[in-house]
Amino acid sequence: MDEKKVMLSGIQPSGDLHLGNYLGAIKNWADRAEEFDCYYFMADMHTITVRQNPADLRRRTLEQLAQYIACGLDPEKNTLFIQSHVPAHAELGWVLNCYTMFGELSRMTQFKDKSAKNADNINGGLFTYPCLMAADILLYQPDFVPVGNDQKQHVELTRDVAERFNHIYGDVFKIPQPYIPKTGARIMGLTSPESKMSKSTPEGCVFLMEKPEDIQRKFKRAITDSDTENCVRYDPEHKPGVANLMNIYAAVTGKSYEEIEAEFSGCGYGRFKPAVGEAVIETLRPIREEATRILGDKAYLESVYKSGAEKASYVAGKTLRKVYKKVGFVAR
Ligand code: ATP
Ligand code: LTN
Repeated sequence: MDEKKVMLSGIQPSGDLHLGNYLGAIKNWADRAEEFDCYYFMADMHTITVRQNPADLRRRTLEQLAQYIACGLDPEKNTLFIQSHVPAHAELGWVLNCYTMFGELSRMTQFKDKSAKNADNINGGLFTYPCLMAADILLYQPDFVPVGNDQKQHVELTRDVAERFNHIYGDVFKIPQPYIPKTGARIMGLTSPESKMSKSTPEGCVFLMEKPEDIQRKFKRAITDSDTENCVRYDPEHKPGVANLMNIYAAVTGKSYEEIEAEFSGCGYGRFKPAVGEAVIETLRPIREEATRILGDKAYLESVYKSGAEKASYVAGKTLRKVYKKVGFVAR
């Protein structure tokens, strides 16, 4: 009997993966496979709440899968799949729409943010997105959902909807917990250390597939601090730019802040910034090379997402059948 606890998460293939996604999310998923039964998916259905270019979406979905694998998510040990390949997500999503309140959805900060950014396309999907996300999660009965802080509110809504459903129909869904990493949870932008590294600010964002010379250029231009101290010291309040670079350097080398301060004592930012760039380049090099190799092997990628969808469909189907029965649909 497999008694492992279950972990599940997804990322929208709405942009290229970056160092924030890697250090804040994927890197921490990669070493969980022995301990947990893990499901990770490309949330392609979520991306169309905002208009996408179809060819780009298709390409990015496959690139994201290749990058998941290159980052250490072994498809033999983790179930990797594409959300739209498992119809149960849309099916349970509809049911959960009918158990989620208008008022609850209106309070979601992501909805408010995204409708402000896309004022000409505030569609129904953008509003009911958390119901689909709740379905993504509840289908697999996970114990933990590893996400960044921004997604905590959606996981909490998922718990509320699951509890409401269980209250009416008995124990159908396991109540999942958000799982927020303690370190690397928030990598800040290189050009704006006050906001998180994000693909929407590409100058301050290091992408996983970026060329080494472009990465180095971004680090050399990284904002340090306006103080005249020119000294590598961990002080996030007064020196947020340096603290962010130290956080990145610590995450990729495993060194402590004290070790980093000692290593660069008396060097100034001129030596420190390219050293961080170099360490990031060396961390990303094998990932980029492996992802490129995997992307070239279309047959392999196809075999991964097909067997992933098969395993995911089996597990999701069991939950969906239970739900359909509970609400009173006639069995097929
Ligand atoms: P955007 O770049 O448009 O803000 P995103 O890259 O944050 O979007 P998401 O799909 O929201 O894309 O993020 C995927 C995962 O990566 C989430 O679990 C999120 O918490 C994590 N993540 C994203 N950016 C960072 C960051 N700067 N630092 C740490 N973790 C991050
Ligand atoms: N909403 C998330 C992506 C996402 C997700 C999920 C994360 C969709 N479904 C289920 C965890 C579990 C985002 O925008 N980052």
